[in-house]
Amino acid sequence: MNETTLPPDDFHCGYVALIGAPNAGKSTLMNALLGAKISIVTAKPQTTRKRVLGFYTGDTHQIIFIDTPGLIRPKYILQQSMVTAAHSAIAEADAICVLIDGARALERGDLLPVGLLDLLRKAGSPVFAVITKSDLVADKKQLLPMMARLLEFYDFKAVIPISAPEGQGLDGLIDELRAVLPVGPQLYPEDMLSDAPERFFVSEIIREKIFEQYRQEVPYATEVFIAEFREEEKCDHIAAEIIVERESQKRILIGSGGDALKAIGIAARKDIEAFLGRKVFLELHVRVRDGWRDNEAWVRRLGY
Ligand SMILES: Nc1nc2c(ncn2[C@@H]2O[C@H](COP(=O)(O)OP(=O)(O)OP(=O)(O)O)[C@@H](O)[C@H]2O)c(=O)[nH]1
Ligand SMILES: [Mg+2]
Repeated sequence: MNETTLPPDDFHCGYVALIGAPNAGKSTLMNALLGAKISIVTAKPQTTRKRVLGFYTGDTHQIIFIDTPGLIRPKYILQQSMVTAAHSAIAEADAICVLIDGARALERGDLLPVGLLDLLRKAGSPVFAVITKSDLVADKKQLLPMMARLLEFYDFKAVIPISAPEGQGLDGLIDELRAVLPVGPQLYPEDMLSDAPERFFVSEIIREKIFEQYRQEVPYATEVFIAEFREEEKCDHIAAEIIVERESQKRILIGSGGDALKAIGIAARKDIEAFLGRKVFLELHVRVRDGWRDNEAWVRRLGY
């Protein structure tokens, strides 16, 4: 659409925040809706650390999804910034999807993160409850009491069960969202899926591999910083710094004889090449920045 064209009265465009506990399936849902891997996904909670925009463009609507970090009680400065990212998305969005892991809720009985309802009331925008991972619930009837309970807690516009791998409920969710978004012109070209720079996706892919490969402590103490990104004729040259908090974590990351780091490099390069559609030479360096997660200056320097 060029700038002189007035938007048709029935074109809807707006921001939709995807909110929920860590591991609820926010990034997976955004990727499934867009049909592209924009946001990294792992089995570990607290994978997403920054808000990531994803653009869904239809004939009559453009939905700008905001994938957010999971809602937690922050224990260090990095986590504070993660929670702030989620809270500001709630405050700014035109509509909100609260994601609830249906399988987990049935098992443990916990439905909504503490304090979320107050934030939703304050924001005042339409809110949908999205029950994720319905494919993991064998008897779908079990979801009915959960849906009823959710409606007792909050005046959700609708409660929608979905399954990302099965694609179930996704079209219905898009229709519901379109209906509540304001009328307005398309903000981004239809072939654009996100506004984040390539550097961001590259660092996220490396972080995803670290989350997948290491246990407990290392992923949470790690950040990835792209020190150099040079496009060359045959092959892009990317140098990434993997930042950890302690020497012991550096040793684990590198592994005996460098094997572990080499495996990260191979897995990351494969995905980076697929994402960029170009050949890549990837260089990884591990650096220790003492306690960076709880150091305001470092957390800011790393873009939070
Ligand atoms: N079976 C099934 N698994 C799902 C579904 N959605 C997400 N998952 C899995 O749940 C895990 C967490 O998914 P994510 O999309 O990373 O969750 P998230 O809410 O973005 O998590 P954080 O970024 O850590 O807050 C991954 O292992 C996903 O594959 C679903 O609909 N069905
Ligand atoms: Mg995520």
